[in-house]
Amino acid sequence: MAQLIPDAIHKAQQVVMGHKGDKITDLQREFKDPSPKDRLTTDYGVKQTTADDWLKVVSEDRQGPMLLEDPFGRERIHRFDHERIPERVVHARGTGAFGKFRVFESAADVTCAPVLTDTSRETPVFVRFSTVLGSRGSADTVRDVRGFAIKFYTQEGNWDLVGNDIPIFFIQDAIKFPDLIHAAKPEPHNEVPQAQTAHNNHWDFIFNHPEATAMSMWTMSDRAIPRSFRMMQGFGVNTFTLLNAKGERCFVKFTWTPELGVHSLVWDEALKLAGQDPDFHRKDLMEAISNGVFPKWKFGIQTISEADEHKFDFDILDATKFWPEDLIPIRYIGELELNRNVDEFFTQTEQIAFCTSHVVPGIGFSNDPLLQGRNFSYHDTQLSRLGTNWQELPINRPVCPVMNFNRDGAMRHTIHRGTVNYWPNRFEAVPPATVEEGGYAEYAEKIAGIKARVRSPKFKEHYNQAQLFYNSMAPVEKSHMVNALAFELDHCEDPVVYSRMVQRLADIDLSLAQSVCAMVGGEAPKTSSRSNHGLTAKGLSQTEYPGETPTTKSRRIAILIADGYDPVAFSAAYAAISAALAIPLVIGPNRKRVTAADGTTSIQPHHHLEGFRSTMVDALFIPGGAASVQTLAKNGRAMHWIREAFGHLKAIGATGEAVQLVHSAVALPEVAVSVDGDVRESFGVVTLAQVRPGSFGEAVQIAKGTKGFMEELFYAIAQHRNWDRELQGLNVQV
Ligand code: HDD
Repeated sequence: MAQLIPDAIHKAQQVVMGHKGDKITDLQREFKDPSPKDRLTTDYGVKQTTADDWLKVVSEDRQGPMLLEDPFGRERIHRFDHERIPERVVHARGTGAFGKFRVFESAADVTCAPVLTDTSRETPVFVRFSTVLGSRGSADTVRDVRGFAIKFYTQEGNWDLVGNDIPIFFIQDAIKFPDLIHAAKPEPHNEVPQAQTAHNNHWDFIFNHPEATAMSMWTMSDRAIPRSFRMMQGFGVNTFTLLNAKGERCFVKFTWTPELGVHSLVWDEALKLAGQDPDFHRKDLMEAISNGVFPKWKFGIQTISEADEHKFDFDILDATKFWPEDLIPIRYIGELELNRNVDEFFTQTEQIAFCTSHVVPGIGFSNDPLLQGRNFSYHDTQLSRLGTNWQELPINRPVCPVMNFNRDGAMRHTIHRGTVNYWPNRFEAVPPATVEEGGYAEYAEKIAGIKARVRSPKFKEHYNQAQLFYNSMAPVEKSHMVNALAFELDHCEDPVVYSRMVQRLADIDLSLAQSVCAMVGGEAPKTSSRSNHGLTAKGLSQTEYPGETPTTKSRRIAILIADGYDPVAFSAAYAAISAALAIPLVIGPNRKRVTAADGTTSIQPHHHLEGFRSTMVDALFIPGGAASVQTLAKNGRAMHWIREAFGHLKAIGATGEAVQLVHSAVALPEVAVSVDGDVRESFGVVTLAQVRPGSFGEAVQIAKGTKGFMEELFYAIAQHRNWDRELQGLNVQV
């Protein structure tokens, strides 16, 4: 019997529209929570009496053969055998969360996309952060670019903005991507090294691609070892276009800037964390969200009108170039918040699939040759990673109606009713939308040219921005870059590779090349083929992003104690840390209850000194108490905690007898002048010899020189790291 197509459409739409654009409600249709009434079944629904024993032949005294006939046993093994899917060919290691996006200022002057113009709208999003090179089980804190991919579930369809934490890329043309990734991934003969660029092939590739010079400056900077996904900027990297209601087009770049500021680990810490807590970033994101400290980013756009496309000395379609803020200011118009952890990692974080080609009306592409290639690659890779109907997976399906005549293929879920599956048809079912109905309008771009495998001449300059980046770094950032390059090139055994790279560095800055050469060997460059132009630019150094306000929110603060600790200082600090939404972690010599000096108060430590390490926290606090301090002083690991935290430039607070303990662990110069004579601070080490209520403070306000010990300590923590220690060479005790 013929079924009227429009009815079918209506019913299908009702199913998808039922949740009014809320992605979590949409996903809840698939959620399965075990209930007390549930009993174990096979995948085909038949209840089973045991999951522990395969069906077999047994006799009284003997275990007989297993029977292949057991369908339940077979099903369990079959299912297990096929649990793995191919990991992402790049960005395999990552983690994600749900959240929301809204614009607080309409961008209607440049785009007609409601997601960027409607200030009353909240768009659900899923964000996946990742490293690029490591395999799925690799460590979080390796030196690498971080992926920052956002799926906006808009009412006009999914918009995927698949960016990184670095605003530029290694290559200009997508055709080079396989070479780039082959050279950076583990080498082919032995699959070594894992998750790092510190090897011959990567640096050989970089030398052979001068266009990669600028990006390798960024990857050798602290941007490549973020403290947290929550403390990274994000960039769309490619040049996209926006189309407004008047049909005018402009070029655009997208930026995310975190509320908490841009902060990094120090290299030694990152290396240690890779072994001590390989899931450090993953856990950090989950911890913040579960504690209600939702990470937030401001969303900004940089736009260039069609008329101004050729006004710059670089090509604005070249993905190896950023758009300097001094020339093209960032206009912050929106905010992203992540507020919900995933329910299941595989079905959500692993199965989410992004495509740069997925844009909504009002947002379009440019002729950026990297972007155009990406637009092919992402859908293609999802086919081999997930299969044909990957868009139907709950995490990938849009929250708006989906209706078309795409049909069949493996694992098809949607059941289309009706008698026709083509257009045009006699029922006029599923007609294309008009622009007024929200149909995607292509910009009528006039194109004329010669077909050729070339790049435009403006794509050929590769060093100006590499110099701009290096010159804009603060002194500590520059020295970190020298050390990073020295580390990486030290892992290149081939002298051709490291000596050529040292020569290349001279094209950026002669003294940079000489400093690296002094460490790694090779012939020291005496001159460079081009001199450093000496210019700097706004927005490149991390020191420009301390955070919107000084805060200790979500920072982990370890409290080191042993039996006999001072309960007054301990409780006051614990309360202040918790009130500030920071995380107090009590660390004892072991995980037995620790008793205070008053003999009655006691506390159960969260961890012990061997199980947890200073690398996993942002700051230390050690309360006094003679017996506690004596125990810690005799414990080599406790002393290592203090020295290591000091070496990693972290804030350290100590009261009472612990002041002397800290001073015996780290050599500090003359203690700086105190606020009121009691509280002392030197290079981020804050001490209070005599605990009195007036001088302890409550850290209600985070500012320097305000009131008491907690204020000073929190101020030091809010600075993220005490770079002065490094500048003075005090941090050598790591
Ligand atoms: Fe890519 C994944 C970011 C260039 C091909 N890319 C991927 C992811 C991110 C980026 C964040 C992980 C997405 C996720 O979490 O699932 N990629 C970038 C950026 C680039 C870039 C910022 C430069 C502007 N990528 C790029 C090129 C190509 C690809 C030039 C190929 C021509 N990228 C892929 C891919 C991946 C991918 C093979 C692997 C897994 C996936 O897509 O879903 O298609």
